[in-house]
Amino acid sequence: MGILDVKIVQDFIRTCNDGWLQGWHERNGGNLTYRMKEEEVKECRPFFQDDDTWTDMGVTGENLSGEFFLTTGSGKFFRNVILEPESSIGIVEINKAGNAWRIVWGLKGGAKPTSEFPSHFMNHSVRYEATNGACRVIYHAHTPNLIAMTYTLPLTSYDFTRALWKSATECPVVFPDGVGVVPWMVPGGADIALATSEVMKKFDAAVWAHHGLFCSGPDFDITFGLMHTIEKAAQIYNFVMSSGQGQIRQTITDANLRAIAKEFGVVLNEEFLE
Ligand code: 2HA
Ligand code: ZN
Repeated sequence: MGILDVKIVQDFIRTCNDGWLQGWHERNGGNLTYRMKEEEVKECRPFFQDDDTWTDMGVTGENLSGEFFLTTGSGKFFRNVILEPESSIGIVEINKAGNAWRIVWGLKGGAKPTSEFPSHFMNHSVRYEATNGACRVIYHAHTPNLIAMTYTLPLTSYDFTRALWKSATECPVVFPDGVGVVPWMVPGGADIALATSEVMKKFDAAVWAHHGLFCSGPDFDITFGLMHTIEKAAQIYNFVMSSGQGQIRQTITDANLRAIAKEFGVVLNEEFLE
């Protein structure tokens, strides 16, 4: 029995590979983090190393003090995670102050956590608050159809949420709160991390203009499913816009949206309804 036999590590690897198979992770694009449960840390602890090098993150999340995260590695390719997990992914521990990490497993050969770790970390912090600790997964992918939409639609939550809700009937049920939008920013640092975490206070998904999507959720199925649903809706939106040359003959109306919400027992964000 090794750490790669632990269920949560296997689920993490599988999720990376699923994203690769979807075509969302060219080269080193995208990143995934998971906040581990106590019993999962216990299962993995026999395989931990004791390295006392702490790296400052430039952001602080006091509510994540002492937590352990599974993370993809900076510059690592999702395509290789299934073949070389020990060097492509790792586990980091957060310090008491909630502002630095150290590697306790994996990321072999001098690798580091994802370049977007500050964004992931701040998103974990605000989603932890927003969901009473239920949120465990933050997933960033380069979803091509959603990226394309950021060139043709105004960069507002209102425009994106309505376009996506109306692109497939299940959408309002899957993301009733809607999606947030972050304008174009330089990736990888504290500024985009703070801007994204502001948006994530209200939404479990945040569009990064001309870049991709951040999704959050309690487990891999729900979070991957959210990414998949939004990207598929974006694909339909683009098919409709290109095949119809911008003309729409009919669509899902606001009354239809309200009827779906009633039938499925979800509360739609009124800000996005007319
Ligand atoms: O290359 O996706 O946002 C990793 C990224 C940066
Ligand atoms: Zn990216």
